[in-house]
Amino acid sequence: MNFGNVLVIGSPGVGKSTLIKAVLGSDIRETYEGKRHVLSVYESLSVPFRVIDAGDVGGSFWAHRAATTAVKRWSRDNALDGRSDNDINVIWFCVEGKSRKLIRQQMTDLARATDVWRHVPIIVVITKSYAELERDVNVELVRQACARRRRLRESLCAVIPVVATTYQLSETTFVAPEGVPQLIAATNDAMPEGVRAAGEDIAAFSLKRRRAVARSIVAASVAAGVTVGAVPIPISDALILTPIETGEVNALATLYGINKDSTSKKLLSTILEVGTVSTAAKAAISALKAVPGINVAASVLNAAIAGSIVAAMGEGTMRVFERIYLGEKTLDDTEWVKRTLESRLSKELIAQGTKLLGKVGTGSAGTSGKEQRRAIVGLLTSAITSSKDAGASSAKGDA
Ligand SMILES: Nc1nc2c(ncn2[C@@H]2O[C@H](COP(=O)(O)OP(=O)(O)O)[C@@H](O)[C@H]2O)c(=O)[nH]1
Ligand SMILES: [Mg+2]
Repeated sequence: MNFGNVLVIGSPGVGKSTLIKAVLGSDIRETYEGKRHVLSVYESLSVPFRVIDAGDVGGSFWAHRAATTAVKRWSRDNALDGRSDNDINVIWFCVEGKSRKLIRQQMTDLARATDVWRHVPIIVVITKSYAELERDVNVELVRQACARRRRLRESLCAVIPVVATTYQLSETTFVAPEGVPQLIAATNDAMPEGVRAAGEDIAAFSLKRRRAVARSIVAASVAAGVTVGAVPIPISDALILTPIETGEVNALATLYGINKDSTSKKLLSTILEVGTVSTAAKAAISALKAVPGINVAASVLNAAIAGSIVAAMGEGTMRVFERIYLGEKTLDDTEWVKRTLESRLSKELIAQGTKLLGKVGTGSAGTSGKEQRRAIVGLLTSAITSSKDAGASSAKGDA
């Protein structure tokens, strides 16, 4: 199969490498040595396009020239090797969302930098779009900047704000990744027909990427839960975790395209009820508190319990949303959602939590509370990343 080629450009530090990793999901990579410039060419089996990080295009004049020449040389060498997929088909223009006043300048630089690929479609990626409220304004700024230049006006296909990896605002708050699935879809749409992937292939790929992003959302939430849980007030119920679970569930909902209409709202509140005030949540907490033979400080015990609940809620919600996303279940299947989550919060959670407490208990001699909390997050997070893929196979039996 022929691959399309995406050229990524943007000033150093805007987040190109981070973005590419988030899109391709792995580190499969080769480098191409130009005469004066090294290109990084990324491929992954599961995405139908290759991504080329040209480094300094848009930097100083000479660096820019060397990079452009290297990209052209790469195309030519591929052609000489008999490969037909050697053209640049789409350009990702990366501009940084954090510094709004710089957006205009970045657009000017990039327009100049891409002059040699005059008719290639462009997708502007607004990297580091951490501030949700600024996203629309930034998109508008980029569109205005493009409207003023013919070259950009004619080639612009999409403007996509992206948070490539979780951005931590404090120990307990973070901005979840956003925009990567949209970028993949827009890129595929912009590809010429010969290299464009079929809709279902792109959907399967997006599902994989969504899973990876979902896990990172759950991991960040678990870390927040462990921090909150360690605060020395006794947790009698899971209410203390409400803000974290709300953030977790909302971020997952956005990721799986579950909107904010009334049916979805009802679904989300059902989920949160299970995680906070349900008998299942309360029973899980008492069971874990009563695990015999655990020798850890109360704050560590609470932290582990809080982390376990946030992890279980995240995993359960992932399973639920994925099946809705796949069309196997519908948004108004609240009874099924409730049962799925409650079962996740009961036996499975207690078994996992008991195991976790055992590990924390044995490894805790002489370590500080902070180290213990970090160990808890590590154990819970690795359980999430190694857990088999959520979805139909693991969710069977609760339908
Ligand atoms: N948390 C977070 N950090 C980011 C994101 N994008 C870029 N960064 C950070 O910004 C810095 C520069 O990113 P990098 O990908 O190396 O930029 P490049 O020079 O354009 O390849 C690194 O420290 C990244 O971790 C993002 O979406 N989220
Ligand atoms: Mg880089």
